[in-house]
Amino acid sequence: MVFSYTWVFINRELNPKNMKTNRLSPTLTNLLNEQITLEAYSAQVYLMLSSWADEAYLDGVSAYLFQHHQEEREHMAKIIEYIQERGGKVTIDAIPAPGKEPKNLLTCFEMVLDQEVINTQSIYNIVNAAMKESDWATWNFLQWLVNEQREEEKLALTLLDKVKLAGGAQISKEGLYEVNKTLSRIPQSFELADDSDSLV
Ligand code: OFO
Repeated sequence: MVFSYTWVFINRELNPKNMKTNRLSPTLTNLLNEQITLEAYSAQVYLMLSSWADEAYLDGVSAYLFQHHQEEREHMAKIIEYIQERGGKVTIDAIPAPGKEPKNLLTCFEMVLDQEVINTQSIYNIVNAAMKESDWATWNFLQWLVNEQREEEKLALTLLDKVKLAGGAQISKEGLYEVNKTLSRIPQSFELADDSDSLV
């Protein structure tokens, strides 16, 4: 019996011992795993800021930041799913503490912008690594995160501008009231704990 080269090649690939099921390089696996922890860290930062805002009677700001913490966790979950889909190994690491509470609403939104910029830079780093390896699947997957970051930086800058216009660190009570009211009008895409019935 004569075996063609194609037949031998296909059968070699179908042999489970020879199949490469991990389609991610060690470099990209590490970078994506680090990004999982960074997204989880971002979520902790938003949670800390949301709790601070609640203590400062800014319920609208608190709800907005709480919602954003959920988005960061959603990003984390999507990266986990992507690594698994590509046959890579997910590593769940410890999340560092989120740092000190802000002094006022201005520093609160400055912390939001800082965190978003750190996250953007980290994502750009993974995009660069994917491009170097010609891993276009990972490159393509990351474009969704690049767009998310652009939107989130824009939002963070808009919030900062609002507070600066209302007086920055010296914002008046009326200014705080207005910013709080504006943020409380942003629709919640995630259910807040208060609105859910844990017994259902
Ligand atoms: Fe995960 O998007 Fe912001 O940081």
